[in-house]
Amino acid sequence: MDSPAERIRKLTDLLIYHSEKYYTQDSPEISDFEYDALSRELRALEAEYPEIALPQSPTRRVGGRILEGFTPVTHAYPMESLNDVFSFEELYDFDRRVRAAVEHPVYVGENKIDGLSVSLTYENGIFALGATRGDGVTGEDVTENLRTVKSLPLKLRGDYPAHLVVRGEVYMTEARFAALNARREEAGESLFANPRNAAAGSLRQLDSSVAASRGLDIFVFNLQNARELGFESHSESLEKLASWGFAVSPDFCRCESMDEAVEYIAALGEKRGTLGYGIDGAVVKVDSLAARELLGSTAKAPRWAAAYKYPPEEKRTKLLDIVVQVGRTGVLTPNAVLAPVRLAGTTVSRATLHNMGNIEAKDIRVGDTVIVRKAGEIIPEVLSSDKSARTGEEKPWHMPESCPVCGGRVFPDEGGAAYRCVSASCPAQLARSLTHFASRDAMDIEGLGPAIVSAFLEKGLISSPADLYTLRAEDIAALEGMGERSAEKLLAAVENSKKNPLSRLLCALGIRQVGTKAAAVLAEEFGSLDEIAGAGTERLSQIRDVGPVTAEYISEWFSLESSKALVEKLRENGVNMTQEKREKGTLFAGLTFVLTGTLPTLSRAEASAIIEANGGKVSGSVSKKTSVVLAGEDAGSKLTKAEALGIEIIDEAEFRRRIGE
Ligand code: 0OX
Repeated sequence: MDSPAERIRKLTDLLIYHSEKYYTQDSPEISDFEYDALSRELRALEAEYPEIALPQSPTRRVGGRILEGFTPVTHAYPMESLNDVFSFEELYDFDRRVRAAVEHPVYVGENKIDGLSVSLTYENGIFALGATRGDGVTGEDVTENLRTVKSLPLKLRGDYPAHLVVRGEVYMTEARFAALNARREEAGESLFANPRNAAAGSLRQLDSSVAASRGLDIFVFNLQNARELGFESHSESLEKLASWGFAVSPDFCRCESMDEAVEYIAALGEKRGTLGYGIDGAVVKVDSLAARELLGSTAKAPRWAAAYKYPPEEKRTKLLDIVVQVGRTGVLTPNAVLAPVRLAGTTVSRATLHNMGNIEAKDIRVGDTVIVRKAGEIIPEVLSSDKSARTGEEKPWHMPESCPVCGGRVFPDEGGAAYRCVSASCPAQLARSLTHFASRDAMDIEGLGPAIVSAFLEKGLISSPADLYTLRAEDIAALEGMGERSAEKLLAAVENSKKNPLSRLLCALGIRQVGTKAAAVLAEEFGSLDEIAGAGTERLSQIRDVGPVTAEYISEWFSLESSKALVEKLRENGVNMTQEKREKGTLFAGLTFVLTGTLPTLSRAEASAIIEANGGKVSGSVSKKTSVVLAGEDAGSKLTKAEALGIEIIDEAEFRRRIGE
């Protein structure tokens, strides 16, 4: 029988082997079931003998350590960036510059993975440190989160060197990204704009179990200490990296000339969008490490590499119709209905036209041949229309006068480019506003996502957020996909939300520009919803993080009959509308401030609010009673008078110091 230490080592090695087969080589040798059984056995042993658990254990991939912040890491090898080029011509210019210093350069063509650059350090084959690129000189220690990346080897195999620094790109596959956003939408959470943002957000989680749940991946593309390790070429080092167990940037290609590199880039361009992961270009690098040394680097980037950026793919197709989508805030967005067309890997049949102003300015008509492209990778947009392809049958389009969802009147918004349905009972807005009401940042009612909200609306069970509090278990249980248990769970979450602090309710009401931050400040300042409702624009606009426009929106919202009715119904249903007020500080108790001139960052209202929140008074003129003058740029007679009276004068920096910033 193995000793626990031996068994732990064996299991760790076995799991590392199979995990690499599965995640890096895509050729599993055992079933998920068998893998889980081994993993469970190892976890149990590690729990019993934590002192002999190995640092490379794959059980550590699940995360769980919560950090207070990320520690800065100075990179042993600077993480340079790449010079971008946007045409093949520029690539040939690059080639000429290289050939001026190097005879017959061989290049390596690579995918330019669209993710986040990280550096990985391995000591004696064990993953020891992972850091973000940061500014290239100093990054942040994200070892714990990187440990959760399944395609990152925790222990190397073969004849690896004792000390190894590798550079790679952390990314999220398109499938993972789609599933993550679908989950977030269902939970009423904000969506990530693209896989890159999702990967970045996941890598910077302080709780590594969150990072683990996101299923990040990594490709490596550079051995940072290749020269010290005796390598002569980049391609040779990439092959070695693969043999040590790394997922090396796929499809890298040795090219004997720039012509060959250009061919590689063109072929990759054709495939882009079908790879399952995003690329934001291709990289061409000089293969010989000696030649790289000769070429050197500029302050920003090596002279031996260039990043070719593909132009966004554009396609021509027919604009069949324009339909209007009504958003949660009532904005009407015109969307193009297109003859389906393949674009950057997906079939596109809808695209945004942004707003009426855009349609008019570009003279886009129904029936036009239009040019579409994917903006920011995900959402396709109509760029323009081909006027020369017109037959005379094309029809100019106008924004409907009534809301396509509720039939209410549509008004042009400020500026006139956007149109808005202002009916508070518009179902399009209702579904979205109910989802927002229940979302995590607002009332945080777990389980109440868009699908359930739609089902409630369809069955006529609710017509306002207040109705959530009178739902009956049997009505919920009768919905498709719901049972008694889930109904009870949901009702418990709804019940629980009644006790939420005012800040959550305020955010949940969906008042324009009142998000979590403004809601928190307002709730702390006023202490009750009624106080806020009665405060008036002037008083509201003096609050930090509010300002005159938001103050106007708040006053307007509370003045509407529909809002008053909603607040009353919520109150009747037992929803808490108060919160402890922030205690006034005593820092400035007994002091009278005078403000003069323009402060570098704080507005007069903000500075006054801070003084008052700290127990001080603000006066308009300097007298013997003035304690402190807070002076900014272009201060005039008040400053002169304060000087004459010998009153203390401070600037914003000093003011900030005093309030502890
Ligand atoms: C990528 C990628 C990024 C090496 C020296 C400067 C930049 N995103 O896939 N960077 C590099 O090269 C480094 N190669 C890549 N393939």
